[in-house]
Amino acid sequence: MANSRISVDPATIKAHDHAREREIPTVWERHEAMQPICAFGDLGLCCTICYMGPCRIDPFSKEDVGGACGAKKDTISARNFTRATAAGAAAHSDHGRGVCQVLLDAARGEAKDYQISDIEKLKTLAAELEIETENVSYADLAAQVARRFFDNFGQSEGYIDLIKRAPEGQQQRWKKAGVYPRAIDREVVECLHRTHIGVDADHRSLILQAVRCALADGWGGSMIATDVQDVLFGSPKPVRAKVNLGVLKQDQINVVVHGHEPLLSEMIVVASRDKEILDYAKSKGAVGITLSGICCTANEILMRQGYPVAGNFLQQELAISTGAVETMIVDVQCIMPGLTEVAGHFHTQVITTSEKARIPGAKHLQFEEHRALDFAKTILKSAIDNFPNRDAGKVDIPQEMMDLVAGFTAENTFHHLGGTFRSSYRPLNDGIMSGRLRGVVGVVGCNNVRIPHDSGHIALVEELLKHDVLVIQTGCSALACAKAGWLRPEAAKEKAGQGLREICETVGIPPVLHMGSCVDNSRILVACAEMVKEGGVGVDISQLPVAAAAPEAMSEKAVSIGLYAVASGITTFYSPAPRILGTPAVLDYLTKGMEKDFGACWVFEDDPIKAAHGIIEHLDRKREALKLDPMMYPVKISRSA
Ligand code: SF4
Ligand code: MSK
Repeated sequence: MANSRISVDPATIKAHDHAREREIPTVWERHEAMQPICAFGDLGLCCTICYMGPCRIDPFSKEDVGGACGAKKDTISARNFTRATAAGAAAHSDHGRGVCQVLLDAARGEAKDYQISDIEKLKTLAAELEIETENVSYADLAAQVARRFFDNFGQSEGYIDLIKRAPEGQQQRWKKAGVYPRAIDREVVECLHRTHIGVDADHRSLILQAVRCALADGWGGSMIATDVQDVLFGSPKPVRAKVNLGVLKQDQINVVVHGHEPLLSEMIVVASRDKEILDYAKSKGAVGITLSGICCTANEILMRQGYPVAGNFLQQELAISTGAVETMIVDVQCIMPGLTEVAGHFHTQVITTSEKARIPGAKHLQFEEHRALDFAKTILKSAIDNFPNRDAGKVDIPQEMMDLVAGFTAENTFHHLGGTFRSSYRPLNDGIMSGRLRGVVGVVGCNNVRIPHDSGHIALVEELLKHDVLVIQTGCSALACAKAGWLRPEAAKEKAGQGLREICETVGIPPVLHMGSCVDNSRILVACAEMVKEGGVGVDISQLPVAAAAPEAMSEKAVSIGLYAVASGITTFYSPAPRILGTPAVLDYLTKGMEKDFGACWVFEDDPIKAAHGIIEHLDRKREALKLDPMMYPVKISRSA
């Protein structure tokens, strides 16, 4: 496979070459072996829901035939889409439940290594939940907040609490469409019930339930995860760090954390600073310990602790194939089972730590939150013990590494725009109203082996920056642009249009703001709600000059994120499309019908430059509708870009 189909990141190409020379197959080779991809499955026209099937529908058939039960393509595709949304929402929300449990255990003194790090955020949350904050100990307050959030998962009456953060316009649309989310688990279960054979067969009705489930993720499970993590580990603040495979060190013990939850990785951070552990590492001949991350666990310890990131989703196997990783510690989500096969060529141990995620060939050590720090030290000691097993002849670490600034949040991000004395969203809204900024776009999501690694994120964001669009990012997308150097303040001069550059240089921020991990897409929802509250750029989110994009979407979580973004009024450019392209009715509802119900829609565009131009035109239409000032420094869209 040509390197241009592998990645646009030189470190990734070098590491992949190294693996290829050693005849170690990775995701690219396995994907190639899968070709041709099944077109029925890709178009969403394969149904495996009952055991009379699988049934598949010929997209070219002139007759409107159905599967054995009579389910036609619209039903089959909408059911598949709804199930994908439910799986994505379940993953994010179960993560939220896990951190709530630790908050409760910490409050009860049963998880002594954890503490409440952001008391102000705890008090704000408690007040928002109408919990009495006067004369209550912080432990009691934390326990009450945790219990209240637990109720949001399984309550049989009422609605999820944080949905009230959305502007009134969104609330009205959701009520009218009958998608106001009740309880997080309930919406996931109802998706599964409705998509069982012989229940809901109407594509629109199915998709509306998927919307309700996705909203329970974005304004529920994910938002709870973000807020509780801030309470437990501290709200992020801008912090400098490094990214890419070059953060791995030849003379150090390299420990890589991978997955999504910060519960264990935060403890590994603490343990890695412990003198006894560091002395033990030196006793084995290492200079020290380098702790780095992959995927969103990386984002968590990056934005709160400034720890380096080894790479994003498609780099997970390549980190091991450098031959320099003693231990990769994984928790949940986005962990390729192929890791252990790559690890088998080296001395690397892959350790699974969650009872929810075991991988053949990995060593399983069950993480116990009640003795978290001891557990973290045990894992680090086993990594140190593995250091003498490293074969120096197999080590090849690409030297590429980039500086970045991470750690922006809905609370702190735009306050930077106003400086210490004008701590509000006013400067952001003013920047948009005056035409210095065209708008704000969240570029998020995964890597996907069907697309050259990082190429979609890089091309799309670069084009947006030229056109004075402030970009906010999370997940693997943020790491892609970090590797390109655009999360440094200096990138404003190098990449941004004049209006964006002026704002970034005045405030000292990068033109691309890292807002965290996948669950932190909820921070983007809150930021949009704050823009509406500040006034002048629209009375609900669908009127704001904002958009979202996921140019290399891969996971079912990305489907849930895309759906809650659109249902919250944020038009979302997404590639590759979820499995609905074989169904005109479903495609039509997602790309047009949702506009009427929610004020926004999906746009499926595989070319990142065309997607960027589509976004720019979308922002300009929103600006025009609001009668905002013309752009201060207009730059024509270059079709050949
Ligand atoms: Fe076939 Fe219907 Fe069963 Fe699906 S649910 S596999 S379409 S019979
Ligand atoms: S890790 S869900 S590949 S962003 Fe959050 Fe990256 Fe997508 Fe996983």
